[in-house]
Amino acid sequence: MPKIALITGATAGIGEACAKVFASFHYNLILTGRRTDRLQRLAEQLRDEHGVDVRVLTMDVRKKAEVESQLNSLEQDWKAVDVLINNAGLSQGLDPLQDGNTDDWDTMIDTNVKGLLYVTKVVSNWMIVRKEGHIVNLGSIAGKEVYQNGNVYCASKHAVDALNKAMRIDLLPHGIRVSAIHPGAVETEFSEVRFKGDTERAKKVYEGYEPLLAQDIAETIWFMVSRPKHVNINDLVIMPVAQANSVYWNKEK
Ligand code: NDP
Ligand code: 8X3
Repeated sequence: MPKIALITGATAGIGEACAKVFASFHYNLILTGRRTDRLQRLAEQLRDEHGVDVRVLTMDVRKKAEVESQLNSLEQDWKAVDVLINNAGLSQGLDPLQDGNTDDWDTMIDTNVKGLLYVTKVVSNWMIVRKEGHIVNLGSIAGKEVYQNGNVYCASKHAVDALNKAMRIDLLPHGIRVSAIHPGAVETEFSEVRFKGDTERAKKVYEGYEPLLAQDIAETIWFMVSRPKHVNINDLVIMPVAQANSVYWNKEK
């Protein structure tokens, strides 16, 4: 019986790369995100290339009712989720707190914190019934350190760090593994989203050094998930070699 992974935010970047890596290890997949066309294209590709079964759920993780109804619409067999990758997330803006856009704050907190909670509540209860499962939360170096103008994004990822620890405690009696991965700079659509389509500014974030690739993160998540059943990697920080932390970089001038 193939295992099942549910990946939030599978339309781009790290989520899409995870879908490809898990499909290559013959997992059946539940792919979620807001852009249905991208999800369907990816699903088709993975079915063709790896012969895996894929379900697509269009859902905005900020919308509690939509999350619940989409997840609960899955057939019973598909609720036997082995791995949940809580990946959907974003940053909006990079301004001093006093100049911050409060709509951006709402978007980040609603997506990165509340969205992750809504999905986890439903899926963890499926795992509890089966007394097994693995939840992998996408934190960030921004959830370990605070950097200038990162304020609310950093706070939202610090919340993910706290929730990762909280889940591990609360799900302990149920035999569910809970891990977080905290990357530094990964070249994805992240900066384009942060800078609201300003591709020139986004490109600059990754200039003068070799950033991580989405594939690096997906392969590391696969490593975490594929450890023997008695092993849990609680927390993993992964950085480009050229980035020591949120502040110190070794960039070409
Ligand atoms: P991308 O922008 O490439 O991908 C983000 C994904 O999140 C997309 O699939 C997007 O799907 C989904 N998403 C965003 N908002 C929502 C929403 N409201 N509902 C459902 N899905 C949503 O970024 P990354 O792949 O880089 O980011 C993935 C995760 O990794 C995020 O949690 C991010 O914070 C974290 N991270 C990224 C780092 C980086 O440097 N790139 C470093 C550290 C952590 P859609 O728009 O179709 O809904
Ligand atoms: C994304 C990494 O440091 O650009 O989480 O905020 S950072």
